Amino acid sequence: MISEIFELIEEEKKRQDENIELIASENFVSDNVLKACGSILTNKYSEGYPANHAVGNRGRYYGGCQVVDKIEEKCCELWKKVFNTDYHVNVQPHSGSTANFAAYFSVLNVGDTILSMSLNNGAHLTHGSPVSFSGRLFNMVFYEVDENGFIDMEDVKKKALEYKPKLILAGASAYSRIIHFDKFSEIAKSIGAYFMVDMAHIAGLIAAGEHPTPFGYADIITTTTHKTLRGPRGGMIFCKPELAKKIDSAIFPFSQGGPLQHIIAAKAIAAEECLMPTYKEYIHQVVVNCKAMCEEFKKMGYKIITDGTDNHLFLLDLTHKGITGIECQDMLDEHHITLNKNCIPQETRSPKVASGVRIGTAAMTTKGYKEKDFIEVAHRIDKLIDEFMKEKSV
Ligand code: DSN
Repeated sequence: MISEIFELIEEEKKRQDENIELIASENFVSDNVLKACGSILTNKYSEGYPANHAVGNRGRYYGGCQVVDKIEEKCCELWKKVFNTDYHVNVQPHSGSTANFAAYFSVLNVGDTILSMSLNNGAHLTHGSPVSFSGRLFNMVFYEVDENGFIDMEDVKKKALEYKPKLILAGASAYSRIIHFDKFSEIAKSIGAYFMVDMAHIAGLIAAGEHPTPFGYADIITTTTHKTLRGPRGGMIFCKPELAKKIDSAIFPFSQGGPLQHIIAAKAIAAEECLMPTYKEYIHQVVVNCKAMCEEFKKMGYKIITDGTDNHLFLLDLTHKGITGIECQDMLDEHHITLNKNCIPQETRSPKVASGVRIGTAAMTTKGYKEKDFIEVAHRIDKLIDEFMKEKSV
């Protein structure tokens, strides 16, 4: 049985090596990050926080934590450096979803109102979808995007005044434009709401200065560590120092048990990599590549939500092509191009079918792709869609 699993890991390695990976939320980690993920740190229990951890909540519930204390403290210190911030950071969330769960419960109670973006307009499931804990436990209200797919800040303001949410959330999984954290913050302040940012997708761009920062504006900032930050699969929460104790308690003991110290070590290594000058160059190339590929699709007559991109992803609206999101995803999978179907604003199909696909450039840029490579892939996708449609019509 064990050998079978290793065979399957090899099979997946081959897939990752050979496929063109365009899933906007994926990336390829360094050997050092992998080494830490697979280290003996997985053997250690360390519920609680390092002895010197921020304000309050200090101390572990197990002995033998001297070394992991140092690792977790170092990890926190490095991530604060990456974002050049004096915010408090908690590096224990196992994922972006658990980070969001804890972030909400640090300042909200069941039934409180959250103003957020809806799934169809590009948000994440944990931003209030009825099939997620967020939609079931909180009173969710949603702001809209305008007819071109841009976040409608007038609508954010209007809904904030109308519904008086206790928390306003900005951040997305499939939004290709700059998010104006300063404007969100102003609106939140005007009604006395907490302002939370889920920067999971664009965290790397923020770290490298390719997207405006939420630090200084948001009360709470959540992220994953495995997307543009190119770290291990996991999450983190940053917050203004006055919320440190609430955030820490919302992770442990409220929503999680033992932290994953092997992953925390890998997060620390990813932070060191983000602090290298080559990381800034990498992120810049991700953005340049994304624009180049997006423009090529436009030249070929494709409709792009918001007509372009400012970050590492864009959304192709396939409605006029006749192919659905799921058909496109499955067909490209057969040709070793990996991406995901995605709802588009004013979606008419179910999320399982969807009318668009999301394309991201972070992973293949890690593999060394430049503009010309992404342009070539755009043409390959176009050709495959045409062939698929011809076959479908006979
Ligand atoms: N599921 C991730 C994505 O693909 O965007 C978000 O966590």
